[in-house]
Amino acid sequence: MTYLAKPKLHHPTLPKNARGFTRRDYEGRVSTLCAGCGHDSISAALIQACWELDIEPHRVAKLSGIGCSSKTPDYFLGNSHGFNTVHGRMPSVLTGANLANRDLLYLGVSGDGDSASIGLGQFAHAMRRGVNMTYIVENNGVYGLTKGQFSATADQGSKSKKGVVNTDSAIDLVAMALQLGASYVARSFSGDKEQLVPLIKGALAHRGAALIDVISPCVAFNNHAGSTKSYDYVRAHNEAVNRLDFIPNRDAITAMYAPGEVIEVQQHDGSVLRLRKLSQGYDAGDRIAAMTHIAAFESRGEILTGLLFVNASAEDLHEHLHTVDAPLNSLNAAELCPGAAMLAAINADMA
Ligand SMILES: Cc1ncc(C[n+]2csc(CCOP(=O)(O)OP(=O)(O)O)c2C)c(N)n1
Ligand code: SF4
Ligand SMILES: [Mg+2]
Repeated sequence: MTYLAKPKLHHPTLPKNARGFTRRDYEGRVSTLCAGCGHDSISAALIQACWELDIEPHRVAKLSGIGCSSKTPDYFLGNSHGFNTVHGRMPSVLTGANLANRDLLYLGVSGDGDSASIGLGQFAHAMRRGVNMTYIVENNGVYGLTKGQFSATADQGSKSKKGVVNTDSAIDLVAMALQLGASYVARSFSGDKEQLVPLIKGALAHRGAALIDVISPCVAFNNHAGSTKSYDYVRAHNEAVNRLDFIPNRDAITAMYAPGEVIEVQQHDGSVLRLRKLSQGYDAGDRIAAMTHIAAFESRGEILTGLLFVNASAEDLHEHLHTVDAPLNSLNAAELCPGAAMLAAINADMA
């Protein structure tokens, strides 16, 4: 029924957030994805997170590449800015937009093909530059849109729908993001909204490069026995290291926990990430330990989920480049161009 437009009227009793918006105000068009596709659950989690954070939709810029996953920004935040780029090129367009206007919240939505295959170079540079963004990879291990070829995140030894075994080693975007210097790195599962919504909220409040790799089963091409990205496999092999409570800076911290069970991390904007430890000895503040832990679980075929690493005091690209506080697109010609005398002085300095 995707030809039907969503009704514009809201029931008057729908709950509203502090900005006076209902959840419906954060929706987009009716999804055209296959019924049961994990990507639709991620869209629902994004809607929930933005509604709960009282984000004004016009303050968000959604950018994506090409793929079923990259189509999803059409299905949420219909009142936000959107840019559907060329396949694998979302990170560079997002970086440019972020440099021009630092005042928006940047949401990059991509697929495993879009980010780990054709867009791997772009992914790497956005992470190492610390672009202030929430980058979500909707990871199903296949190119869903082009009918199910293995992507670069498909595990070695996993089987296609027709029984072909993948002989290539998998690229783990979480491990790469950690190695490249991303400052908020998480993995989740589209079927675990309780875990995913607070992870998205924490990422949106984070200043720096935030990656959430979300295992998101493709029901059409990668949901069979032998796949390591199917609903059944992920449910059976999912090991959460922590549970995240996200507390916006306006909310008082009230709940009581036993000492040692909870770690609180305060972010730049004053919000608090409260990490309830589930895995003994797991330290989300230790980049090297996180990499070792993830690799150890991966070698046993287990999928580690939760907030895997956070550096709440990281600097973002604007701090690296010492840009002015005002968005560059708000500066006039005189402010942007220092003039001929300054150019002559710079040239003389280089002589
Ligand atoms: C330059 C270019 N090469 C190849 C394609 C064909 N193509 C479209 S989507 C896609 C893969 C999408 O896979 P992924 O990013 O994992 O998204 P999914 O559909 O699985 O969500 C490919 C190869 C294209 N559109 N453009
Ligand atoms: S082909 Fe796969 S990824 Fe694409 S919409 Fe269908 S289930 Fe989702
Ligand atoms: Mg894919």
